[in-house]
Amino acid sequence: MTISNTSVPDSLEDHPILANAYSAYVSRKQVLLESGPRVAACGIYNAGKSSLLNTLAGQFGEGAEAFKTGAARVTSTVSELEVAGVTLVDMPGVDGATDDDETAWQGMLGGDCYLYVHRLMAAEFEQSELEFLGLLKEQVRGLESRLVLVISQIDEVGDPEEAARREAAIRTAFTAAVGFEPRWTFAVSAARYKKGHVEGKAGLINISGIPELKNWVSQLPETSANVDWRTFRADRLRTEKDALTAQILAIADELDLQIQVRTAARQKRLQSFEAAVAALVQNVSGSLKRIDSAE
Ligand SMILES: Nc1nc2c(ncn2[C@@H]2O[C@H](COP(=O)(O)OP(=O)(O)O)[C@@H](O)[C@H]2O)c(=O)[nH]1
Ligand SMILES: [Mg+2]
Repeated sequence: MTISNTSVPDSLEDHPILANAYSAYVSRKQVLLESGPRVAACGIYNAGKSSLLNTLAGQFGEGAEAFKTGAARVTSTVSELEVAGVTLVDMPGVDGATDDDETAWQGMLGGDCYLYVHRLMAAEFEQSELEFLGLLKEQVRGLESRLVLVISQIDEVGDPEEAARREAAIRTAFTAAVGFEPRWTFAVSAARYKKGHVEGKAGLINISGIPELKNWVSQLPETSANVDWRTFRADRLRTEKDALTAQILAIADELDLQIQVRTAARQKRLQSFEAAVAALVQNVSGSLKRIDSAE
């Protein structure tokens, strides 16, 4: 079966379920080939994911937030927003209810790049974070070339030496969890960035660390030289193609079974018809014999 065009092959026209699955795959393929990168923010509840994404989206004003901040732990929606060719994806916390984790996980696997957000104040990684990072490492191919460590809410630690110590500890724990040193680390404060904008203080914006991260994100659609996310799109496409193939095979098996059942039923009907014909023949020939003998 060729999947180079959008029309459903003739052979599938009589099978609406297959035809739908095929069309869905073809449109997914187009989306994956043509759409810009998806950047997913992940981390535990209250790490500052939504606030961070708002600064990246440039929508952080009172009542104008692109992503809901300070959201209740139970929020399990995955929201996304496209900004200058990059789709920003906000994840529920990785430490929420099991359902949250499932949602977060599905969203994770659909990401091209990941911002792992961890608060500077939280020196230790929680067990749920370690488990999540372990799974990420296991499930996402080429993670090294598309995972960013974002140390957030740096305004909470005033002493620079203390901040540096904490940053180093976070990097060490993160490295141990994923098995490699993060290729990119940004230390940011969404609060400073926001305050800088509201009060017109360029100095605050500059020390917020957000402009550097914004810059990193904004160059993603341009080239794959720095961050190789395009290569892994092919992987995702293959996974989806495998799922379609499995679906088609399952449907084919089902059709096969139906044919067998119908054939068996028809054979049964045929047998009783044959028996009826045989009885009729016997009957008629019996009658003929009687007529013959009577003559
Ligand atoms: N001090 C400080 N607080 C922040 C910063 N970013 C977020 N917060 C606060 O931390 C809480 C959680 O933020 P949120 O973005 O909703 O975190 P999420 O649960 O990871 O999406 C909210 O009360 C935010 O106002 C920051 O840079 N500095
Ligand atoms: Mg949030």
